[in-house]
Amino acid sequence: MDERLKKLVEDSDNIVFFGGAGVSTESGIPDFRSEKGLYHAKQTYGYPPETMLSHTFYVNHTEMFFKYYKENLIHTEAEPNAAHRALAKLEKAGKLKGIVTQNIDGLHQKAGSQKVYEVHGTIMTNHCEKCGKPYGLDYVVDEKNCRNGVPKCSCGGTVKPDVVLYEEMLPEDTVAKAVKAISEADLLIIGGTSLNVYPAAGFINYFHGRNIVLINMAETPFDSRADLVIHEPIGKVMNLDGQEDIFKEKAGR
Ligand code: CNA
Repeated sequence: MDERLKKLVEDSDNIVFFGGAGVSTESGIPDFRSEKGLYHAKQTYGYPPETMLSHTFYVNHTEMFFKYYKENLIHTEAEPNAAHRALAKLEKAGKLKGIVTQNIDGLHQKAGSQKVYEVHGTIMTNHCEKCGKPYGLDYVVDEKNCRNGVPKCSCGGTVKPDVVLYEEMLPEDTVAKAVKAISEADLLIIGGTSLNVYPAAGFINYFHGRNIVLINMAETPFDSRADLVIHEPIGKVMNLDGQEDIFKEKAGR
């Protein structure tokens, strides 16, 4: 872990992490705004990602929506990287009180994190729009449960991912918990997010603690407000692999 970050982590026992797609690029999942991100990729469908991932598009072009969604947002083979693992370790050590993520990939939980507030939902759970029956990710990606790529419930309804599409409301309860965690934290680590997507990016304004650390490859509109800004890969900056007991002593206080 970066020494400057480590010092701040040592001095805190109420850390909250606020992150985005950049946290998962080192796991092989493209983000939106990096050079290799989905915005810059050849737009095979003729629409930008924001349009394809909107509620209107989902309703009017359901088949194309699912094709794009499955090709670009579902990465069943992806594994947590060093940043996910470090955050899980900090939670275990009693230092980190929550992860507020805009990601929908479920990699924080896969790394062992428990307090994860997914403000944009998750690909892991899905519901029938007609009868409400819940389904896992496996069901949605299995083409035998789909008609023209659209996952269908046993009742005939369409199975919709529990992902917040553009134009849709954020999950109220999760947002309330996320904002509460941020407002109570004394160290806020922001990472892997361009801070361009609202209202989520605005949640960091609820922070009234001591220090803000910002770890992001590209500059963000928030850089000037952070106490420590690191423009390097987050997996490298946060890496705690092989350092099991690093914060144990303090956690035991
Ligand atoms: P974004 O706008 O694509 O920004 C990502 C930021 O991360 C960029 O500023 C990059 O410079 C930075 N970045 C990329 N890789 C790294 C790295 N290894 N280390 C440090 N920084 C890095 O993504 P945001 O999350 O800010 O935008 C919010 C959208 C993207 C949310 O609605 C997400 O649901 C959506 N999204 C999520 C995923 C996912 O779940 N993994 C993937 C793609 C998009």
